[in-house]
Amino acid sequence: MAAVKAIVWAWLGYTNHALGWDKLVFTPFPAGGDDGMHMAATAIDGLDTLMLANLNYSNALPYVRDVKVDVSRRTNVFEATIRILGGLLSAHALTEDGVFKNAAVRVGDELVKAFDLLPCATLYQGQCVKKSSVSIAVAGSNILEFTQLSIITGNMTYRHAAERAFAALIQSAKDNSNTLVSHVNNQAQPAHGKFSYGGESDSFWEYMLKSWIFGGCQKKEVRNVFNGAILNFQKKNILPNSHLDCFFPGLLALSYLYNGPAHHLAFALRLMPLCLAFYKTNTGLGAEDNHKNKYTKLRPEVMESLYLLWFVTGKGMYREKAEEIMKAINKHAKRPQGGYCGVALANGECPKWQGGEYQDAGSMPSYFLAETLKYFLLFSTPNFTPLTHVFTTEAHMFPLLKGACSTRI
Ligand code: DMJ
Repeated sequence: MAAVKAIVWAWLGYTNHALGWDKLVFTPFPAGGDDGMHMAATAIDGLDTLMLANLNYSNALPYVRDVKVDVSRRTNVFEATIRILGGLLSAHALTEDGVFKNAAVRVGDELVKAFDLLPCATLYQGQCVKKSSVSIAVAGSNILEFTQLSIITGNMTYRHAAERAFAALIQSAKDNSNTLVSHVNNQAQPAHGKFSYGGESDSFWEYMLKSWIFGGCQKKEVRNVFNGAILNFQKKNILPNSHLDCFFPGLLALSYLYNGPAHHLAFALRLMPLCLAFYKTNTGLGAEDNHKNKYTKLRPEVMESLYLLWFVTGKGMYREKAEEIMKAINKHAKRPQGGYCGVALANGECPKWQGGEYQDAGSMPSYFLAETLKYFLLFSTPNFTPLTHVFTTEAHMFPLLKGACSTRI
């Protein structure tokens, strides 16, 4: 099967040439690269994808046993939460193996130090690096992971910290007519930025819907703020500007699945072709934006939305489009040494990796295995769906309580 084959190839490239690094980089080759995490990110972020594909993940276990927040380095709280903590918790949910739980507790115990009402963006020596504002994506993308950590440990500290932060953000969104801007001060009051579902805001809106679902669809206020924000995005006709924005049609489809209004699905169907337009390139690979950036970063958002639209509407064309994208990835981004590279859109050339945080061209980012390939695999794993699990912003999976929410399917 194409998805499993791609996962095997990605894992082989990483384990043969970059095991223990955050990700595989290609030039110079063979080499591993750090995204500034120093946490073997690909090994941990990719664990649950390997598990879903029934593949051997034993190579990753020494890194799971060792993983920790290194207090002598600056830690990006958002990335460590969504990639590392989320990855460990999802692996634990799938296996119930204590090795993942112990590691999640170790990492969670450091990350929880980021909270003082809202969490800060960067931890250093166990303390926040002080800043006057924080993005709502950073501040509001932890409630799923911290709640799950509390569920499996019985220690409510994590959940309470995240719930308190999230409640402050929800209140602020409400006070601002459901049009909260991208950055808030440490009391969750608007600081600067635009009202958008793009980078720096994105997963806050995502976690609003998903935390409502994860909590058994109980908190009416959270659902109302989410619905209100969607109406505002529609009224202002806010359209996707970059690949990052393209998780949004999928989120709207998920909302519709969980009994959201029909216009959420209609909006999703209107936005999806605009996202597919990012793939109208020489190679059929996804552009970051309107081709200002010459490289694909192998991002997941379009694959994610195609999967969700396929699941919700049952229309084969979304699956066909996903297969087409995967074919282009295999044709142009697959490397003979193993793994996949963020290549030039024009001709599939794998550039020299520039190094540093978020420099994904010339490398295989950890989210490629954790998300892009997982969403492609999900087309053929009927036991793992948005009805059985909540998928975090990094596509990590926590089981839902059966029958707690009503849905359209
Ligand atoms: C992923 O790491 C997550 O989905 C995050 O929320 C934003 N986007 C990247 C990959 O594009």
